[in-house]
Amino acid sequence: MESMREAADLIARAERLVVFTGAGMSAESGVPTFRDALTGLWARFDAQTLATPEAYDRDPALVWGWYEWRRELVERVSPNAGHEAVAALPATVITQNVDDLHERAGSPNVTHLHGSLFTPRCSSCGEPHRPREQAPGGEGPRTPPGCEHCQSPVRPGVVWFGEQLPVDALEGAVEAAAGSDVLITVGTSGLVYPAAEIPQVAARMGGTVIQVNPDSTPLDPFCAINLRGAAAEVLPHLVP
Ligand code: BV8
Ligand code: ZN
Repeated sequence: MESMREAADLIARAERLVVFTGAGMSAESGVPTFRDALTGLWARFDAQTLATPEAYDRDPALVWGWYEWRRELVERVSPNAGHEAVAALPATVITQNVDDLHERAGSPNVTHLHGSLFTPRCSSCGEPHRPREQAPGGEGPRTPPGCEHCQSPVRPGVVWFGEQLPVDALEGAVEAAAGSDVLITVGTSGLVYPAAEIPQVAARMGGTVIQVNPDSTPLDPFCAINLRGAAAEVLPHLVP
């Protein structure tokens, strides 16, 4: 409990606070993390192979169906006490997550390093796609809609493995981390780059990094305090 009090005190005194989150942030809302075995139909696939341009080129309906299933799942769940605690902190929020739970909890200007389930775009002209109202389609492949401008298939607005992160988002995140005096990293395995660099940049530039995760991660050595616990349980104790 000592480290919890110490962390809460550091956060209360922080002047440039950053919160960096991964899939574990949304786990208690019922959103499966990236490492979780995928449920149902998707159990046959490995997220890492589905989340690639090659998978979409090979089978656009399978990949589009997976993302639509994930978007509909996120629409059915709610932000958890961890998202609410983050929204109550005067922090810059940087997330690897593609859900909108930080925004729905009230965090303004969330930086999405890996895009969002809610910004589909044309796979060739890049035009944003405005999804038409449709009944939830359940699991399974779905033919992606055609772009209104060039009829090419629409793709999810996420960053796939092998794709570059949005330059502004990444540069903004590195700058915020480098300038932070306290960075809280929550619910990330710290395995995917360049996002996993963010807490490391904060530590290298003299910031104090606090980790909230039930498990140890490769980020442990960069963290001044490791709070072993779930986001929705620990984060409310860190809000002044
Ligand atoms: C890039 C969006 C280069 C999609 C995601 C070979 C070829 C190409 C690239 C590479 C390569 N080898 C390595 C790379 C780089 C690659 C990479 O890092 N691979 C890893 C696997 C080694 N990175 C990339 O490809 C990136 N792009 O490098 O481009 C380039 C350069 C120039 C020109 C062209 C290209 C792009 C990476 C982005 C991939 N997209 N998401 C989608 O969502 O479908 S990544 C995806 O996995 C998530 O967004 C997340 O970022 C990432 C990791 O997931 P986490 O969020 O950490 O979640 P995870 O499930 O892993 O862990 C959950 C954690 O929560 C656990 O620690 C658990 O203990 C904890 N937890 C559980 N419950 C709770 C909890 N914590 C708190 N509370 C709880 N209740
Ligand atoms: Zn188009």
